[in-house]
Amino acid sequence: MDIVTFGESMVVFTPHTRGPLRHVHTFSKSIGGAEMNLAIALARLGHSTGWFSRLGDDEFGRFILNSVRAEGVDVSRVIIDKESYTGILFKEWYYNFDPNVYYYRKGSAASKICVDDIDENYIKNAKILHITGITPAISESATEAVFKAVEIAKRNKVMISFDPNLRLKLWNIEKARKILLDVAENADIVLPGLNEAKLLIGQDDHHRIADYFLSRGVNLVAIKLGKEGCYLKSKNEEAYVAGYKIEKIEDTVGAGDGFDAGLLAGILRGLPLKECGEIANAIGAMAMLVKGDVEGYPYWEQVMEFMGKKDKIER
Ligand code: KDG
Repeated sequence: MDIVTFGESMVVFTPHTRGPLRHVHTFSKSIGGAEMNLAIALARLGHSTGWFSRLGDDEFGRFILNSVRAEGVDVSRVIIDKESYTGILFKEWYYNFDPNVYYYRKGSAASKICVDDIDENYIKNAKILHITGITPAISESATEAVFKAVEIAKRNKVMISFDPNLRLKLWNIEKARKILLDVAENADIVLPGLNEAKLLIGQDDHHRIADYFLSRGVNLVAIKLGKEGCYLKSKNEEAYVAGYKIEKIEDTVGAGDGFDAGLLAGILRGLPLKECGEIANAIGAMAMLVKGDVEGYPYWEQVMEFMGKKDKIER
């Protein structure tokens, strides 16, 4: 397996109209969850990926499982939890540029993820273990599972990539800071957004942010700079990569996971650092062109066309 990841996926309800949810009458149903998003994005790019979680023994759990399996992601380690339900997320298009999100996930099946769900063999046979900061935020048992997975990966020399994905609706900044920085310091690749890095380490200068993590043993820091693109720094190299201009953003949710997937795909293919950043920016941008977390993620050929690296046959 190229990448293994785990964490909560939810059924996502997206309104068909703008405004407060009490006035919305119709929604589309889709799937979302940062780690699953990344696994799907990488599968579309041609990589072997495995994702696991706990899902409720309910129609939404079946919907998620079938959808992820259909993308070619290995779901053999997913657990159907008969005692709990699948979490729900509502988006709301109102006064913000980004959608508002409302979670119905406390006590969900995924929040019961625990150390017993972490299969050493599954992790040790992967090239990369990807962790996000959402998983330790959902429960104490999920936090313990994250640290167990990190310990297995380190012991078996599996590369660890980590996106802090700070979600202050799930926990407070003090607790988040303590745990997320601990995970980050054990990671090989750290993929923060500029704003979340500011909240976590009190720095808003991307050079300082990169140096903070590099001086703590991280090998590559990829900082998302929004529409400006990204800044990448490793021990020997650095690169600024300009972002793509998009005419109309449909949905920002899932763009960061798409960025991570692009960067990791570049690394798995052994591409130069700057090119990894270009692919990451392109997939982050493509994700925002379409409503839904995963709907906009491209196949490899599509991202090459978007980047102008491959001709598109139009007629
Ligand atoms: O990164 C996108 C995620 O935020 C979205 O898929 C929902 O996993 C999610 C969460 O917990 O916010």
